[in-house]
Amino acid sequence: MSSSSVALVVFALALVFATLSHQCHGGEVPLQVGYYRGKCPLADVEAIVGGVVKAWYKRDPTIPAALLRMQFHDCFVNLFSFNFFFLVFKGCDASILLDGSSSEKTSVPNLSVRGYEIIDAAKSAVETICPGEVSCADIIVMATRDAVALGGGGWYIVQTGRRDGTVSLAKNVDLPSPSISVSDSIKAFAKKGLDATDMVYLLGGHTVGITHCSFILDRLYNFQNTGKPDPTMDSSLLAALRQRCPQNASVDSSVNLDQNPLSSMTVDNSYYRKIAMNKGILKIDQELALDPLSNSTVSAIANGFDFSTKFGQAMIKLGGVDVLTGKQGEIRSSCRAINKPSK
Ligand code: HEM
Ligand SMILES: *[C@@H]1O[C@H](CO)[C@@H](O)[C@H](O)[C@H]1NC(C)=O
Ligand SMILES: *[C@@H]1O[C@H](CO)[C@@H](O)[C@H](O)[C@H]1NC(C)=O
Ligand SMILES: CC(=O)N[C@H]1CO[C@H](CO)[C@@H](O)[C@@H]1O
Repeated sequence: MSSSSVALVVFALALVFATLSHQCHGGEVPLQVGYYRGKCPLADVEAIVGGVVKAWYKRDPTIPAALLRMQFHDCFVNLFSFNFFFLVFKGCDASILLDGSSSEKTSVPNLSVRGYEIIDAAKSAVETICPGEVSCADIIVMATRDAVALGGGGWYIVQTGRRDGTVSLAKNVDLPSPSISVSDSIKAFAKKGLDATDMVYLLGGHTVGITHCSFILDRLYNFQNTGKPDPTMDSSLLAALRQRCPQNASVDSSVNLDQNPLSSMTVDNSYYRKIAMNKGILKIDQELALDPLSNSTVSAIANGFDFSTKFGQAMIKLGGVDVLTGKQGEIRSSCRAINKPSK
């Protein structure tokens, strides 16, 4: 056989393995509510994590934004990466937390992911009482839930039992660009088993937090190389953002993703009301309110009362994306490093 046909056979075999491992993946050992009950007889793991998040939130009310973005990034890495002959499926596995030159942390889209210190603090709090039992992947999901509730969103019941991944490579990061179209975004979410409605609710994460000007300069000055701003942007918002984000500034300032100053740090439906008024910040935010694929969901959420519940349900679904369970992965002793080098 020629070397190219050998490569082809190897690739085909890898795909077969991938399909097989995907089929049983997570299937044998599902996540469950209250996985840690009884695992740490003297400790209420969820309450310990909740206490740590609450203490940090008192000092820093931007923590819901930091953790929401962290959970999204952790769960949304590439569906699979090529690891020798086997494809390793990855999702909510805490690989975003790993230190190291080529880990996900250093890849471009993650430059501004924050919140690692809170996860470290929660991990050391649970390790003291219940060593070696609680995964970093579960801590991200529990801590994000607590932060969302503290930030004014609803409390939702999370599933646990995740294990931590043992591979982290910068090339695994496959995040959508802020200029992605609604239809491409729907496809990207569908690859993770999340439907269009889930996507619209999850983008509600942009009801808190900030973007850097660099992600929106094109909309303000040279939209799609027209030399003009994005015509869909509200004109008073455009004027304000041009003040905030000058064209050739030497600093990359920040802009609130939710343009309601009274709720820019509150997890509520205000993001949807603002994008419905053409006050979306990222291009994808504005497109969500305009595209016929998502506009009816957006106006229903903007005018509805059940955002918190539905957002929680979507976060639970996000937390189930390609998890490691049972004997897969490991329980890291430090969230920043895998326990032993992977083969
Ligand atoms: C198509 C999907 C998405 C795109 C293209 C996108 C893009 C972005 C971009 C460009 C930023 C600004 C980053 C910066 O300037 O540092 C951002 C921030 C943020 N994103 Fe998203 N995002 C998406 C989905 C999500 C989802 C599903 C969530 C959570 C459920 C989320 C939560 C956040 C939060 C909370 C921030 C603010 C972070 C902070 O203040 O530190 N995003 N996003
Ligand atoms: C900003 O830089 C561009 C070229 O990068 C230049 O054409 C433009 O005149 C500058 N604008 C201002 C306001 O300095
Ligand atoms: C959504 O967009 C379509 C096409 O532009 C429009 O006909 C429809 O009225 C919009 N729906 C809502 C709820 O805004
Ligand atoms: C290059 C760069 O800015 N990397 C940052 C990525 O995120 C981590 C965690 O916040 C920072 O410590 C790095 O400086």
